Amino acid sequence: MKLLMVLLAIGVLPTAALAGGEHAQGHSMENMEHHGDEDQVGRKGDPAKVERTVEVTMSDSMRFSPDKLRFKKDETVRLVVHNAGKIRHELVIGTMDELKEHAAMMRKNPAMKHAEPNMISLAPGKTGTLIWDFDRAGTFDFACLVPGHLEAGMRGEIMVK
Ligand SMILES: [Cu+2]
Repeated sequence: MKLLMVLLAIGVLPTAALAGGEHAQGHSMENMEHHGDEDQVGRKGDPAKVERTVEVTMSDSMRFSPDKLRFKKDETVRLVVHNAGKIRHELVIGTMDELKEHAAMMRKNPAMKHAEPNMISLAPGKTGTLIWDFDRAGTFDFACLVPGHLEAGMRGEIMVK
């Protein structure tokens, strides 16, 4: 450990290498107080500022309908999400890298309950809302992170411009 500290101190070893590649980017010291997911794709929206409501249905065929969403930059959107299936589904907004990483975590801990502003998890037959402020332009993703669902193709694309 002492050797490691010395290497760091003299700058031989970049700290990013220790923290583990790509994942380190969203968690650098300067944006530590923000939530990683929110930094890249937008942020939790203010219900009073909703400009558009879009309905998305999730089904046991492992599909979202629609699976392509188009928004204007800085638009606050209310997603009304309905689970039309007989098993639990969820809609999580993120970049595909984040979603895959999150999905891997869910596979290791299938019982893990997760709740974040960028997602909604729904029991069969339920409807819920997710309010999101798309404050950056770009192409993003959404997916169902119930183990196996993303892998089965339960994903969609969000384009913000
Ligand atoms: Cu699902």
